[in-house]
Amino acid sequence: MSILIRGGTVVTAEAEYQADVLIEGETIAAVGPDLQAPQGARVIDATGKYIIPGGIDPHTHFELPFMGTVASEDFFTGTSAAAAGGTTMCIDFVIPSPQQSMMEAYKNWMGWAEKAACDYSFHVAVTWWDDSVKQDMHTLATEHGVNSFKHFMAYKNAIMCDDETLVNSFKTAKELGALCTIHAENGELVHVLQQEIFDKGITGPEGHPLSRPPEVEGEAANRAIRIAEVLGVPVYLVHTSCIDALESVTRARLEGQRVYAEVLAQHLVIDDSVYRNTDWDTAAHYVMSPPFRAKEHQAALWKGLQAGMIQTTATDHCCFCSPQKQAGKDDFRKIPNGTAGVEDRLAVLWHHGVRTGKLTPSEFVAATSSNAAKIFNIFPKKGALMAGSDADVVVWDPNKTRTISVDTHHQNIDFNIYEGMEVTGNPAITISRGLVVWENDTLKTVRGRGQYVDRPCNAEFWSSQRKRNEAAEPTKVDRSSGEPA
Ligand code: URQ
Ligand code: ZN
Ligand code: ZN
Repeated sequence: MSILIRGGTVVTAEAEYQADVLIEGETIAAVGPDLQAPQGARVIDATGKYIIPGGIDPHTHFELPFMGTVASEDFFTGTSAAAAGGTTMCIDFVIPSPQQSMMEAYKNWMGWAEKAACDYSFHVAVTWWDDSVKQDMHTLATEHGVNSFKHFMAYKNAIMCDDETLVNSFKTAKELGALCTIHAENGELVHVLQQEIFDKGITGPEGHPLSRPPEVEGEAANRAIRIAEVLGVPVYLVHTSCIDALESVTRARLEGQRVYAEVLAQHLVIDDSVYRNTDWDTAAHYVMSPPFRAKEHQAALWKGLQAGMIQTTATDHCCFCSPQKQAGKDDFRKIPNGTAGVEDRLAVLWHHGVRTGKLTPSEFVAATSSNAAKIFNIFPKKGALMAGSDADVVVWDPNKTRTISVDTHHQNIDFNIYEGMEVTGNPAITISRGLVVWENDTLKTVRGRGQYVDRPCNAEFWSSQRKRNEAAEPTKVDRSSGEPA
């Protein structure tokens, strides 16, 4: 099947320009002016619209078993909701239970993801350590296209990494040329603060942000970045939510350290007043980690994104319906942590980013697609509009307005964190590897059509990451002279 998208403005991370896009089968065949439609091709008139690479969400948790329950969004409904919002690839997470074989967990998640409607890949979490974990990291990196390993510094007594595990894993990632991704909250401090707050009689959702203040994220962000600096390994901070963490990222990047940062769309536009909602269920639906922050943090995160200190946007899409959230009815520590958003990320960022002048359309494409593709080493297969790229293409209507609501969204959850928000700038058509999966506000996804995307390691670059002031080779000293031996 051929599709010719004609008359639109192509927007890439590099430029905006009038051009047509020709798709043949699952691949982009050509991008250029006045392309001719092959016999039998479908022609899409994109006059007045943008043509952008399909969004890449580098942070989702479909079907995640967590805190005694399982996230309500599965890989089919989740990748379908993503397509409805213009996202055509999700990077999800394999999260082994402590002592569980990493390979066993990987096989479990690969089985669940077979139902995916759009393409996907996995970061694999290091939740414990012994030689078998080291071996599995090598196997996953060399045989299964895993180039990123996740580390939760939060969630004590569950999936939290201590410093010894961080160091062992970071050193192994360096050998492999893999990227270390980090959930940066000091889990020990969270544990103590949770107990103190609960003992004061604060049991509702308002206790959640009190137990994870910005300092708790700032400490962990700095610690992870410093460990990475000493070991000479690149790091990627997921869901950077506050000034305290952003300052550590900025300092390191200005020192030339290879540090990447991600911000969630919801952390850019929602503040911590949600936890003061008198309706328990509503407030509980905003319980996620890191929590929503006071207003000054949103402004700082936007500036971080605009300045290039933050490179990617994501959603951390991790759905728990109201009955599941009720597990924490009498104890906020038991409220399953997570919020949705995979369907709304692009529209929220266009409306609050591009329409306000914070981001250019090209910067929007970089932040929603191309930068994630480049960082996770799948560009230009993904995140690009080039001949030979996968035909993950969105016809973006900058004038299309909708009101976000649980009543109309396609996410499998009974709440929407953006409820009632009117957003202008939405996908008219979403194409996933050459198949139209969204048009006329109708999903046309096919269960199981999504494919796993291999992400090669970057050994020739990342493993060469130098420690600060590190010579190419450490030199011995002649004890008698004090000179290099
Ligand atoms: O921490 C995460 O990223 C997972 C467990 C989703 N939940 C959350 O609150 N962010
Ligand atoms: Zn996290
Ligand atoms: Zn997450």
